[in-house]
Amino acid sequence: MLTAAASEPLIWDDAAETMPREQLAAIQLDHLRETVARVLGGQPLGAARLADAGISGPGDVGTLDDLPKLPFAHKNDLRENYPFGLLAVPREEIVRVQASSGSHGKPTVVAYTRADLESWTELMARSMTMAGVRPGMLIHNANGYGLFTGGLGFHQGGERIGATVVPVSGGMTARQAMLVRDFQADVLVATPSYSLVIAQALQDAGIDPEDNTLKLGLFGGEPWTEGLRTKIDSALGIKAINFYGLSEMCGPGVATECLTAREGLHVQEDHFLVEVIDPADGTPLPHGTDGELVFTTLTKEALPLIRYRTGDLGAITTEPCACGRTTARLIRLGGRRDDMMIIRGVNLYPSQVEQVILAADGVGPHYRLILERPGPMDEVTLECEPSALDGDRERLRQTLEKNLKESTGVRIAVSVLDPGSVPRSEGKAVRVVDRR
Ligand code: DLL
Repeated sequence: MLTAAASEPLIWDDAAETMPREQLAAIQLDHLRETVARVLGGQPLGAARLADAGISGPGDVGTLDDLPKLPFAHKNDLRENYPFGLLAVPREEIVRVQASSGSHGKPTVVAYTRADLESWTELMARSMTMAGVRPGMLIHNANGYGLFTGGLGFHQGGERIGATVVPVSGGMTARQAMLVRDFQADVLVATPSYSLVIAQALQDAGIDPEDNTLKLGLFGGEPWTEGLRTKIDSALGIKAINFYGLSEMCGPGVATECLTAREGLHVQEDHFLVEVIDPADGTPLPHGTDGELVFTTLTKEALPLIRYRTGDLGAITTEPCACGRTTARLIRLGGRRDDMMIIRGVNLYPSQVEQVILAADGVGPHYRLILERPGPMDEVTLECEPSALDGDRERLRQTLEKNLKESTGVRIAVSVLDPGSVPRSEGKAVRVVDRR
C-alpha cells in the first residue's frame, strides 16, 4: 500500500496539471507562436518548410485551429540532418545529448539546453508523482543509463521528488533481484518486458511477489497490452503504470497514467501539443478516433519540432479523469505504424498476438514472431513457452493456433519451446524477427 502522508503532494504542479482547458489553450497558443519564431530564426529546414506553407512570422498563427496549416516534421528529418543539423541554438549551448537506438543504423540524436533539461526534470517529477512516487521511496531504476532517455529521465525525476534513486541500469539480472531485495525497493523502473525477466529472477531467488517490498512499477518505452499489465501486476505484486514518451519530445514524461485511474495517459499539454491524424493522408481526426499521434514541442529550445509524426497509434480523450487533472489523455495507445505486418494480405500487429497469448492458460508471457518466406508466401511462426515444465505442449500448441486464427484471421504456426528459450531483453523487447 502507498503510505503517502496527507501533506505530500499528490499532484506535483497543481497549476499546470489542473488548469481550466481555456486557460491551457491560451498558453498553448502563446508557446506555439514562440516555437514558430524559434524555428524561423534558428532551424533552416523547419524555416524553409514554414515559408513554403506561407508562415513568415508567429503572427501568421492566429488560433490553435491554424495548426493544420503548419507542415509536418518526420523522423527522417533527424536522420538526414544527423547529428546536430536541426539544432535551433549553437551546439555550445547544449548541456546534454541523448539518442534513441532506432533500427536504421544511425541513432536519432536529440539535445537539451539547460532550460530544456530543467523542463524535462519537472515533467518527470510530475509524471512520477502522478504514478504514485513519493519523497523517501526507494526507486530501483533498471532502465539503461546512457543515450537511452529511460535511464537518466527517471533518475532526474526521482531525485527532484526527493526519492532515493538507485541507478542500477540494465543487465546482470540476478544481481538486480539481489539489490531489489537487499535495498527493499518500493518502485521498479524498467521496460515492461524486462520487468518480467526481473520478476523471474526474484522468483528464482526464492522471493515471492507478496514478500518483496515493491509497490509500484513505472514501465514504458515499448508497446504492452492490458494482459501483460495484469501478468506483471501479479508476478511482482505491484501496480504497473504506463509511461509514454519519445526522445524527440524529451524522452519519458510526455504522457503518463495516473495511479488513481490507470485509464489513459495524461499528456503534459503545456509542453506538448497533441494531435491525432489519419496516417494515410495527414487529415486531423476528432477526439476518440484512432490514428497516428503527432506532437509539437511548445517549450523546447534546442530542438523545436512542429507537428512531429511519431508513427505511434492511439487516440485522445478530454473526458474528465477521476484524479482531477484536466489534461487530455492518450487512449488505446497501441503499436507503431511500422510494426504492422501484412501477412498474405491481412494486417497483423504484435499486440494482437500478445492478447491471444496472455488470454490462454498455461503459456508464459515471453514470445516472438518469426517471419519467413520459404516459398512464394510469407509464413509466421510464434515462438512461446509453457508457463510450467509439465504442461501439455501439444495441446497448448493446438489451442494457440486455433485462437490466433480466430482472433487475427491469419494462420500462425506455433512452436512451444522449452521454458527460458525465447530470448530475453534487457531493454526494449524484439517481438518480430524478419528473416524474409
Ligand atoms: O522509449 C522514451 C521512454 C523511455 C518512454 C522509458 C517511456 C519509458 P525512444 O527510445 O525514443 O524513447 O522510443 C520512443 O518508443 O515512439 C513509441 O514507439 C515507443 N514507446 C515508448 N513508450 C511507449 C508506451 C523512449 N508506453 C518510441 N507504449 C515511441 C507504447 C511506447 N509505445
